[in-house]
Amino acid sequence: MKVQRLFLVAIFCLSYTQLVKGQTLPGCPEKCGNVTLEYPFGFSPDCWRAEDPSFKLNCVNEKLFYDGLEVVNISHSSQIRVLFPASYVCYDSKGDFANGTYYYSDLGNLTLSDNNTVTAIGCNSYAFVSSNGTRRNSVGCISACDAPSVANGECNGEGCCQNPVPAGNNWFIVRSYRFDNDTSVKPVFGSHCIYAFLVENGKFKYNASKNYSYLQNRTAGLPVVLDWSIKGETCRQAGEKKCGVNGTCSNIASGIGYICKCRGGYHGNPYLQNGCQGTQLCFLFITSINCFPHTYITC
Ligand SMILES: *[C@@H]1O[C@H](CO)[C@@H](O)[C@H](O)[C@H]1NC(C)=O
Ligand SMILES: *[C@@H]1O[C@H](CO)[C@@H](O)[C@H](O)[C@H]1NC(C)=O
Ligand SMILES: *[C@@H]1O[C@H](CO)[C@@H](O)[C@H](O)[C@H]1NC(C)=O
Ligand SMILES: *[C@@H]1O[C@H](CO)[C@@H](O)[C@H](O)[C@H]1NC(C)=O
Ligand SMILES: *[C@@H]1O[C@H](CO)[C@@H](O)[C@H](O)[C@H]1NC(C)=O
Ligand SMILES: *[C@@H]1O[C@H](CO)[C@@H](O)[C@H](O)[C@H]1NC(C)=O
Ligand SMILES: *[C@@H]1O[C@H](CO)[C@@H](O)[C@H](O)[C@H]1NC(C)=O
Ligand SMILES: *[C@@H]1O[C@H](CO)[C@@H](O)[C@H](O)[C@H]1NC(C)=O
Ligand SMILES: *[C@@H]1O[C@H](CO)[C@@H](O)[C@H](O)[C@H]1NC(C)=O
Ligand SMILES: *[C@@H]1O[C@H](CO)[C@@H](O)[C@H](O)[C@H]1NC(C)=O
Ligand SMILES: CC(=O)N[C@H]1CO[C@H](CO)[C@@H](O)[C@@H]1O
Repeated sequence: MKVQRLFLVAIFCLSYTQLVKGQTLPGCPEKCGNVTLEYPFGFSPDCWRAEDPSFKLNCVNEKLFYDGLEVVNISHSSQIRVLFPASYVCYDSKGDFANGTYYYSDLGNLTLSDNNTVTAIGCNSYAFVSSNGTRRNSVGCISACDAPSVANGECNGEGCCQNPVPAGNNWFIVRSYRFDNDTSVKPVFGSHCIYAFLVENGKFKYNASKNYSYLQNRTAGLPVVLDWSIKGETCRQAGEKKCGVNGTCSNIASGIGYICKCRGGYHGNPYLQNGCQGTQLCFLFITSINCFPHTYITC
């Protein structure tokens, strides 16, 4: 009987990411409430990057704060998501100023990312984000209408308007306004109020029938994405101590600073010495199979 011997050679590559543990320095808390900490951020002593107080957070009643802003997410790809309150102005039934507030923010070494919009709700009103920090610019939008069309759920200038906000600002003010001496600000959403706020792209769904008076509550924040980086040094200046093993360094586009990323195939926190984990495991199987003619094994 003729026996054919065939070798099957197979290489199985398993790309796996082990459950990446320890995104913080050893011995440091990994969570505050539901938010997972990532070094260089931290809230316990010696747990944040000592050179830059921007990375010092506060954990109060299971909520994480950056300089008074609630932090809901930290990503090691150099972004952080915080909650900002809305600015608003309310008028009485005669159209005179009743109350209102606006906010400004000094983000220190953090800056607005390009994932946010400035949004206004209300009729015959406009909103501005004005910056005089690392960048100087003003961005706004106008909403002109007699009353918001209830059928209209789009934020397109009729009761609601939205525009992208450029990245890179660290000091800015957000305000809502009505057209000069226009006492015709219509009762909108149950009150004579106009609102202005920053919000992450896609995170605010306008609904003309909704009551937006909850935005007057300063604890009712809207998500905003900020960029962070290691400031004050370039990759070259930082030298050895920059990114962890299997991490790569790149300089930021504006200003002096750098960010770290894990090399392809690695995952985790590139700012920790051994933060980039995971690898490709390849198994080489060599099997010999005896093939007999007329058997059910087809080779
Ligand atoms: C954590 O998440 C759970 C489930 O979403 C929620 O019920 C709880 O209130 C959250 N805790 C905090 C402190 O935000
Ligand atoms: C934080 O981001 C991660 C990944 O994008 C997501 O799974 C998680 O739900 C987010 N947490 C909060 C509180 O937004
Ligand atoms: C502001 O004034 C409006 C209109 O008079 C009123 O409905 C609203 O409750 C006031 N808000 C606050 C926080 O006082
Ligand atoms: C920004 O970062 C630099 C370099 O790390 C640090 O010296 C400075 O204090 C930081 N500024 C603020 C406002 O946190
Ligand atoms: C912000 O936008 C960039 C580019 O579109 C994207 O890679 C990044 O994931 C976005 N960040 C968030 C928090 O959505
Ligand atoms: C921006 O302007 C405000 C108010 O005019 C001022 O308090 C703040 O220091 C300015 N910021 C910068 C970075 O110039
Ligand atoms: C707004 O009203 C005030 C007081 O009635 C008046 O003095 C002013 O000229 C008006 N401004 C405009 C732009 O109409
Ligand atoms: C909107 O909500 C506020 C606060 O809950 C309430 O005082 C007001 O009457 C509501 N307006 C309408 C039209 O329901
Ligand atoms: C808009 O808001 C109203 C009142 O809160 C609600 O009844 C309606 O279902 C909402 N529509 C959408 C599309 O969310
Ligand atoms: C503001 O919101 C907080 C939490 O969401 C709530 O406990 C508080 O009662 C609200 N305040 C007002 C005036 O609605
Ligand atoms: C792809 C890559 O650079 N892998 C490196 C990760 O770090 C270890 C330890 O330094 C190296 O042996 C690998 O070559």
